[in-house]
Amino acid sequence: MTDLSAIAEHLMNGEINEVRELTQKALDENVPPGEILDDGLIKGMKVVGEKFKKGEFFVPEVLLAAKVMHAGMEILKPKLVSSGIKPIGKVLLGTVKGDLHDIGKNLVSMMLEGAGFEVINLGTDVPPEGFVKSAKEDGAGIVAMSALLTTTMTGMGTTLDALEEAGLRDKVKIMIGGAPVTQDYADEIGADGYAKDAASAVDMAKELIGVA
Ligand code: B1M
Repeated sequence: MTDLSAIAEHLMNGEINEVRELTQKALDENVPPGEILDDGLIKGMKVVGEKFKKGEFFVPEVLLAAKVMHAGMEILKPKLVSSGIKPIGKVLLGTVKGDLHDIGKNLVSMMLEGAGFEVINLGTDVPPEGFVKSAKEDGAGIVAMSALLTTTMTGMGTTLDALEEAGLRDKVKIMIGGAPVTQDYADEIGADGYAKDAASAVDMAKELIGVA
C-alpha cells in the first residue's frame, strides 16, 4: 500500500518523478483520489507554505514544489472529476491593469490550487471590466487582485468600485496582495482581505469563505 505521506515528502523535496510514480501507484491500488490529494499533495504543499512563511523555503523551492503538485494533479484530475470531488471554492485571480508582474500572482494561484481551490487565472494587465465580466460569468466566490507597482495598485480600488457598480459587491469577497499593498490600503479601499504572501493568501481565502 502506497504511503501517502511519502508523496507529501517527495513533493516538498521537488521530486517530480517520485510524485508521479507514487500518485499513479496509489490510484492503481484503488486509494480514493480525494485521499491522495488531501493526504499526499495538499499535505506536502501545506508544509511548503508553512516553511515559506517562516523563511525556511524561498521562491524557487515553492515554484518547484508547485510544479510537482501540478504533475501529480494531472494524474489525479480525471479521477477527481469522475469521482465528483468538488473544489473548496472558486477564486478569480489577476494582476491589475497596467501591471505585467505575474510571478507572485502565479505563486498565489499555485498555492490556492494546492489547497483545493479552483482558480480562474485571468493573467496580467486585467482592467476592472475584465474582473467584472469574469465575476459575472464564472460565479467565483472570491475576486483576488495582485499589483507590484505603486502606480497600478490604485487599480484595485477602481476594480472594487466597478464591481460595486455592476451590483456584484455583495456576491463576492475581495482579496488583495502584492509587494506595495498593505492592510491599511485594503482597509482604505474596503477590500475584505489582504495577504502578504502566497501561503497567507491561502489562509485568507479560506477565512473569507468560512473554511477552517
Ligand atoms: Co518590475 N518592478 N518593473 N519587473 N520587478 C519591481 C516590482 C520593482 C520593486 C523593482 C525596483 O524598482 N526595485 C519596481 C516597482 C517600484 C514601485 O512601484 N514601487 C518595478 C518596476 C519599476 C518595473 C517597471 C516599471 C520597470 C521599467 O520598465 N521601468 C516595469 C513595469 C512593467 C509593467 O508591469 N507594466 C517592470 C517590469 C518587470 C519585468 C517585466 C522585467 C519583470 C516581471 C516579470 C514577470 O512578473 N513575469 C519584473 C520583475 C521580475 C521585478 C522584481 C525584480 C521581482 C518581482 C517578483 O517577481 N518578485 C521586482 C523587484 C523585487 O521585488 N525585488 C520589480 C518575486 C515574487 C514571488 O514576489 O511578486 O512580491 P511578489 O509576490 C509575493 C507577494 O507580494 C504576495 O505573494 C507573493 C509570494 O509571496 N502576493 C500576493 C503577490 N500578489 C498577491 C496577491 C494576493 C496575496 C499575496 O492576493 C490576491
